[in-house]
Amino acid sequence: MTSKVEMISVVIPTLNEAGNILEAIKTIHEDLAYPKEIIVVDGNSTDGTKEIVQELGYCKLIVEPRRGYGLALKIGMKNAKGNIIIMVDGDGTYEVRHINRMIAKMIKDDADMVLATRMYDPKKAMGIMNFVGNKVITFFFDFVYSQFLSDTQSGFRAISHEAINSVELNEGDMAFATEMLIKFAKEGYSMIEVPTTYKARKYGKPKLRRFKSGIEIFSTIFKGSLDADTIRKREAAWKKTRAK
Ligand SMILES: Nc1nc2c(ncn2[C@@H]2O[C@H](COP(=O)(O)OP(=O)(O)OP(=O)(O)O)[C@@H](O)[C@H]2O)c(=O)[nH]1
Ligand SMILES: [Mg+2]
Repeated sequence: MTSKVEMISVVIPTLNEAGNILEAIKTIHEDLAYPKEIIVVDGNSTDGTKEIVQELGYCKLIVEPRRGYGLALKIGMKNAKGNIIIMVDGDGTYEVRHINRMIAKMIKDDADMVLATRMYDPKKAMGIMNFVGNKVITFFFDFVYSQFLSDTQSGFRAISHEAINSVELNEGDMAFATEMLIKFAKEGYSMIEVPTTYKARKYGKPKLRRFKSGIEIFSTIFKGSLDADTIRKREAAWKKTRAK
């Protein structure tokens, strides 16, 4: 439950995002209408990303040379002081101006997590392979954990700090984002979505290795579904739907 904003901690993982990071941070700094801190967790980039962040002077920069998207986010969240955490990529693909609408929705609905969904974006900037992979993963996730999300692979989320502190997250790379949803679903935390727009990456390369991440994400979903409690809840949800 998140009924008020005390402070927002924006956590941004970066790995060689020199051409993208400045615009993202500046927009958040100027546009986010709440008390905030911006934490960049950089994977020891070699293209000047760290220097750009440092020069700005108002961001907290953490350098974590060990690889992993999940690891970077976990470290950033550990250092966050706000009662709400925003996680967002530093690659300029997400519309960071929409943080305001995510927070407003979070407070209005007293939610534990708000995901920015890219599935209603008329521009359809997501690549076809990512789109299909995301749809299949989301279908399985929703089915197994009785949820109604449309974009489980969105890396743009507002999260209750208290809620995320109460779950144990072990995935170090891209499956981290799915593991978080699984643990929230199991705890009965509320997860809702707001629509956002999405842009194709302008600078640098994607760090996502599709095949490796796909396997990791699916095994995370299946691993998480094997405990008796999840099976029982799924059966109950099924029965309820059939009875309608
Ligand atoms: N610190 C750190 N950041 C990382 C690492 N891997 C990825 N990132 C960052 O995490 C964010 C997500 O990675 P992306 O490469 O954009 O993955 P993606 O969103 O699936 O791919 P795109 O479609 O190109 O956006 C980006 O801001 C990356 O710079 C890592 O090992 N360490
Ligand atoms: Mg990205």
